[in-house]
Amino acid sequence: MNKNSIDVKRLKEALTAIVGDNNALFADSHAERLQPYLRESRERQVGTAFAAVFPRTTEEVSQVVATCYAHRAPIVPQGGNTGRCFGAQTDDPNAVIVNLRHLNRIRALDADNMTVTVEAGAVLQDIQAAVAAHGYFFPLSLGAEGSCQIGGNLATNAGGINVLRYGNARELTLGVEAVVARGEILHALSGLRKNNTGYDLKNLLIGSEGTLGIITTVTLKIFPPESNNSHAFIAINSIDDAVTTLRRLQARFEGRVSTFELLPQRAISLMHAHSHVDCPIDAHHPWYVWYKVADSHIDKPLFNDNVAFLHALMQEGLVVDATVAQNEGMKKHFEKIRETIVGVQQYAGVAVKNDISVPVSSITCLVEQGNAAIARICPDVRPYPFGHVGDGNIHYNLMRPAAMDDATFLAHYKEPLQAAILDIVYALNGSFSAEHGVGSQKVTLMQTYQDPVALAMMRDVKRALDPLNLMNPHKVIPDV
Ligand code: 2HG
Ligand code: ZN
Repeated sequence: MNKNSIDVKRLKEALTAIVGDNNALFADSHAERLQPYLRESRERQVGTAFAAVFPRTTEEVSQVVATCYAHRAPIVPQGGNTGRCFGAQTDDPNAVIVNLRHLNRIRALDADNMTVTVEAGAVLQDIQAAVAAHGYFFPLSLGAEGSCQIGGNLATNAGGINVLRYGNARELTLGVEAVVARGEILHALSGLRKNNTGYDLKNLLIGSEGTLGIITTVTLKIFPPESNNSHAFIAINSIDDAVTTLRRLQARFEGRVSTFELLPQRAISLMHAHSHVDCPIDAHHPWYVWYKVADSHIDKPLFNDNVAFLHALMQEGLVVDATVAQNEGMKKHFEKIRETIVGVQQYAGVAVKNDISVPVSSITCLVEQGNAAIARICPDVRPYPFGHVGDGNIHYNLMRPAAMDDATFLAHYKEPLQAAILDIVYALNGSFSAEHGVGSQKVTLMQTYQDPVALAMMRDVKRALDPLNLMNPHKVIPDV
């Protein structure tokens, strides 16, 4: 059956019968209301789809998928729509967007097992709050947490600011329930920490970006709260000094370092120019780091140890300026700086974005070689490397030269700049997508940089589990 053979009337009737009139938007009858579900949050371009449906239960998701399978209609799962690689958008006029926002219940918190079970459409911040209300901590944390949903977090194996101590979404997940290509429900909602019974299908679904199934419910690990914590905002002279500081911090605080984020001078000056957020120390240093050390035991405050630690590093000259948060307001301020430097990037014009990772030991080399290579290609390009240095994950964004227009920069420099950075990343055994996923935006990079045997195995898996290529087609795996 080809695209033109979709029976519009029957598919509309079938989908409406499953989710109800109020939970289905069709391109021909609700064009305006459908729009928000067709666009990625930061982009103005609008995609196309046959419909967006909003199922309320796993059973409804299952029926929607079975119906789409019967009608050969492609399925695009969608969470909070905060992804950065166009994984939840489509240009296919026959596609059905399955938006999970009504599946948002926190189903159960098991204090003895240290787990929480939540539906895929639950907003990350709501999960954090619900877990905190029971006296526990759920550590997944990222800029979009007020609107991103846990199903999308798992589908993209989201990272964020606490990966250093707690791992990515994958490490935080014990079980998933999912609807797979023909509409069957995979019951793998286990809360087990040990379960060696064959292939780990949960981990196949995590990071698959909806190409193998739709995650509907998840069981996550929870932790004791970080009641004893200390945040610092420090200035350093080089990335190498940041890496040395990290190593010293890890040695001193043994596994209690949960956040270690790098900020370049350019970020601080853009923040000053375009926001009301201030730098808490002298704003003219080449690099800054916001870090957090944390523990659940409150007998010995980490604040004092952190002050002593930084005092020693300043005497050595490794850290050139520093402030340690003395209250919750200061901690919020440091967090706000990190959040603000993401948003203000837009004021410098368009950028070539690189969400890359290398071993922590290669970060200095990456940025040194990277800056030299990009300057040869586009002399006034403005590098804006920031982010999760503790995980080896740098957002190595390259802003257009101040005097160049966006269109010229993208047309002439995007590809050569990206290739120059990624060739260095791969020479250093890194990855072209550390935490944002692949979506449709980076699918061609899979062909260039993914190991050919790995890519062939991924294609085999995709073909076996989704033989009609209906689950989020044209995402992640090229040429299925
Ligand atoms: C972050 O770490 C996000 O804040 C955004 O991953 C990265 O703007 C970016 O490139
Ligand atoms: Zn990030």
